[in-house]
Amino acid sequence: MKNVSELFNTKYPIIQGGMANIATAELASAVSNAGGLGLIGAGGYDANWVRSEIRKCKELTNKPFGVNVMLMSPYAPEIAKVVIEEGVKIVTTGAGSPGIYMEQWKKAGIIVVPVVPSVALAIRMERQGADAVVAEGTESGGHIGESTTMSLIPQIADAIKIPVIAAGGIADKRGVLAVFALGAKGIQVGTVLLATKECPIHENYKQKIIKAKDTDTVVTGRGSGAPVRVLKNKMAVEYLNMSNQGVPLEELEKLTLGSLRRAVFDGDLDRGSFMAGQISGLVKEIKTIQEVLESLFDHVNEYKEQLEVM
Ligand code: TUI
Repeated sequence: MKNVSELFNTKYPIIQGGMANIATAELASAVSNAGGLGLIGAGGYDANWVRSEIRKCKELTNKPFGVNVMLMSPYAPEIAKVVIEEGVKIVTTGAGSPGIYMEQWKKAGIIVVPVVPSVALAIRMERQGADAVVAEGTESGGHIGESTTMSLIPQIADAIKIPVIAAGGIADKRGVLAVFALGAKGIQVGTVLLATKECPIHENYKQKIIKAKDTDTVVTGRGSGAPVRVLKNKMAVEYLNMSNQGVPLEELEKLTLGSLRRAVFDGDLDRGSFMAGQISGLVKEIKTIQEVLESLFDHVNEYKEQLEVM
């Protein structure tokens, strides 16, 4: 079996998370140029936006990069075609099952890596032809499943033969070693990349990550079927209070409409949705992407034999 660096043809066995509204061609190319696998996050954008970002990314890097398709988006079917038309080599998916797209992507020679929150979905994805899975623990920022990284990784690693890439709660080399010990062959990170010089988000977002403590994230939308982990602020607390009081979902959704954009573009500390993982508390300074990748894998090679790291 190919290891994850060989599968992606990258220096490090690491994928950047497909962060909606954040993972532009600018971020993806910076991650790829530093030796990881950068991703353009399609999020809720339309197919034309994705096409244009793919073209930009090809200008900005000659290294491999991919596209993350957010399956709850109404534009997902069109985006599924665009990645083929534009010759994208690697696709990851989130927030759903990519089953209906698998055949066309595999026929086009695309490496498909679904993000999964459970053993059942990991097994289904392997059967349908996935090349690897990202197993994402509930520590992650954004839309999450229920299981923790600690319990999810070994269970998925035992259930499938394709490589498992771990996500959720990893921000330094201790996290990398831990998930490799649990059976992962690669990692995906999001939160630690938010606090980088190159990340194209409002400075307030970066500072909020740097200042966060271990207990500063909360999960909103548990009742809506799409739970989302964010850094605590006025809006998140209001949402949880209203939700506890039985305020209907439509009212709650009005509160959060457009809130991710308010965080990313406006740095609106009170009313933005600052999606971030529980590991925010470990992220203490703004680094370059290259420094982050180097620090994650610094000396990890010394454990190569035990962990078959790279
Ligand atoms: O997708 C993510 N993280 C995301 S997507 C996103 S945009 C958004 N914003 C607000 C509400 C909803 C989406 C922000 N962060 N991570 C991967 C992930 N996939 N986490 C959980 C899942 C998942 C959940 C259920 C994947 C499949 C699934 O069930 C599929 C099935 O049909 O069994």
